[in-house]
Amino acid sequence: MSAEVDFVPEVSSLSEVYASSDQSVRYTKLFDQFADYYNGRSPEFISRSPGRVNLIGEHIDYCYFSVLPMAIEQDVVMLVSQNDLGTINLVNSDAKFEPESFVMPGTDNGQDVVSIDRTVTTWANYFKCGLLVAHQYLGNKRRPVGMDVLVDGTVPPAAGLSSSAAFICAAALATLRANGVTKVSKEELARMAIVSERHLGVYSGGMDQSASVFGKRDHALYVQFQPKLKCTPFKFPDTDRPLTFLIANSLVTANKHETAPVNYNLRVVEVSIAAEILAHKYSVVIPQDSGIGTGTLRGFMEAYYKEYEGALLWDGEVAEGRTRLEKMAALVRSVFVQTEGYTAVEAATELGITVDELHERFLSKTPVRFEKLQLYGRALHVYEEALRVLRYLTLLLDPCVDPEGLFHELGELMNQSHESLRGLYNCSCPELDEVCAIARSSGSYGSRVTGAGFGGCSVHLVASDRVQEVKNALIDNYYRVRFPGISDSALEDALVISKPGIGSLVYTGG
Ligand code: NG1
Ligand code: MG
Repeated sequence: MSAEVDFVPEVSSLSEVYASSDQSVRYTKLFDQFADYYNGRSPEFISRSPGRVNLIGEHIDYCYFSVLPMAIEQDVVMLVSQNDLGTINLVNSDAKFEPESFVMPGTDNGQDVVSIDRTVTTWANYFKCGLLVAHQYLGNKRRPVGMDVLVDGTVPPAAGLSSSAAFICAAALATLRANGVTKVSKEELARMAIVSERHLGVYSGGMDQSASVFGKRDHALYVQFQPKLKCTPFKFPDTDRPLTFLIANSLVTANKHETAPVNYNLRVVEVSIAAEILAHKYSVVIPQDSGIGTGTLRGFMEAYYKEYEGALLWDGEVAEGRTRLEKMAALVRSVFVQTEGYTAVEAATELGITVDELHERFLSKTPVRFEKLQLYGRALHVYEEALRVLRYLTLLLDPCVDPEGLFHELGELMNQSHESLRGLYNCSCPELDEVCAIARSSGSYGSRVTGAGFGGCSVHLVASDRVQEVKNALIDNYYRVRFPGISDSALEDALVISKPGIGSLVYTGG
């Protein structure tokens, strides 16, 4: 392999993993728990992968537009030791997740080793996702070794900080390592993890897994998915008033797997149908390559520019991207009606196909429920949000001299993103809107829902000298009002400042 390949690191000291918190107490406890569960043994290694917060670029990764997340220090760790029994034993430090154990039914015949039953809600399914893709990566050649695993997670679940991707990346990495793979490139690990959640029926893009794997201390990541997966780390500008990102959990849980048919997956379906209607109107053919096997809004943009401007694929150059995305937003405004949305019959008519064909092409892979498809709002959000990402990046890479002006402009883009997610994408909720409004009026430059939304977390751009003020305002006007009697420790968990942290790694220290 070429020397430039960036491999998932192996480290032997905790200080290389966590910059801003001492985690020795956590790890000592985990080693003790591991010994308690597994007959006094010690783990052979630990795999860990972090959560992420997305700064801007929401609900566009599955359309292959670039996003700007950063890995956080909260993570999922898996203490692992091989066993000779061929069983996967899983225990979780959080007793609410009951121990799970399964024998891998596969033989050495090249077939998948585990099957995932989506109808059963169990945390073991997430492990199976990682196991399955790692096994495929190993060529399905032989049955993976048995593993005794203790899992501990500090990423709040169902909160938009990507606990699921952190879990799956850690599980895939653990399986690879236990089966003798000591060198895996970051790109390969991210790629295998990206498709893995599809086994659970969520047609996600690749932002979370990429951020989790490629995370870099003190850096945010510019993640591009096309022409190929590429993560470019960059630092925030040094200013006298350091910038921080405050993450505030609305404490409304958003279980993506349960609500996917009306929330997440429906959005994926809507933007795919919108892309195909645009392609139909402008008589271009777009590659069938989204998670659900149809065209994407990025695919339409490329096909349109090729057909009408004789242009090559967009290579990520920012000024060119801005021109193209502005054009796309204008096309959306002219093609789609802005009011009530489209029934299945109306959407099929726009595409020149029958309703049966619409079902077959767009609605058979994943169950979704809708009365009207919101094609205008969804497609407009995607192109405008992709544009905001490029504007954000431009500001960060070429900041104006006046930091106050820079903060305001970055914040304004985040506020616009929230407004678009609320009004056009309908994935905010009253609680998240309230959290953002309170934060803005107490010192945040920009506040927005982060992650899939429908509850979960929000992210706020705050100068470090105003953080306490914003936190106090949220505690007094949101948390204590909505959740009277909330404990101090729950408040501490709900409001976090997390520095950008390092991505997936194997820890070999004892
Ligand atoms: P969350 O729900 O925050 O993990 C999801 C998707 C992302 C992306 C965001 C919205 C998964 C694993 N992740 O993130 O790919 O589409 O929503 O920007 O489903
Ligand atoms: Mg998730």
